[in-house]
Amino acid sequence: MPRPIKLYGGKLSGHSHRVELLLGLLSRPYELILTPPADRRTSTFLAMNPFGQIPVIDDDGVIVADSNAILVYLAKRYDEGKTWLPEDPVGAAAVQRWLSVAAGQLAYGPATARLGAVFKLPVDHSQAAEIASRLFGVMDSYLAEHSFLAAGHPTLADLACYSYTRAAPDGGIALSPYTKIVAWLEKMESLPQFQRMPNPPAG
Ligand SMILES: N[C@@H](CCC(=O)N[C@@H](CS)C(=O)NCC(=O)O)C(=O)O
Repeated sequence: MPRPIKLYGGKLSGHSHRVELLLGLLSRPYELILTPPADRRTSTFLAMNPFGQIPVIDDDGVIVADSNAILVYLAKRYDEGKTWLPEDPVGAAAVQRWLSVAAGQLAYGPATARLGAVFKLPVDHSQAAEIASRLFGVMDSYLAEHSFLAAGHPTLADLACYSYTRAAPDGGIALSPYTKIVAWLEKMESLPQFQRMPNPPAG
């Protein structure tokens, strides 16, 4: 029996959720260690991630920080079918393109709007909404022509983009105008062993 991977994360963090998604889809046992903001400032945590951010994993002594880096590590290490991260140059680049979107427009748009609405952080909501609108317009047109973001099947690109797209309404960004995005989210949710991110508590 492999030792459970330790995942330092949070239940309402989309960055953490994308890692939980892949761990579930790969059937890897893991232990979620809830790491609230104060615990991210301790010397022990900062030794694992000097940026003081979740998620971080500890896989039997192998420490990996940053959600997208963790996705790449887990796929390279545990995805025997090599479907989540294709190895051919074009396939790998297609995935990387959307990992960049997940760390870029998705983080600065929908995820930032949610930070303001749910966690009451001081953010520029109108700027975040504008970034989200541009991003979702592009994604919706793209998904009108493609089943998934980077290949004909789900890859790390879809996992990295799923959580904060699904949670966009928490930040006041409606998904109803984007019918192709909604269809894609539902396809992801029908994957076996898919687990949803919990809704934030009301208020
Ligand atoms: N690029 C990082 C971003 C992670 C991130 O923003 N984590 C948030 C929680 S969702 C955090 O720990 N923020 C605390 C901070 O920035 O001080 C990743 O993909 O893992």
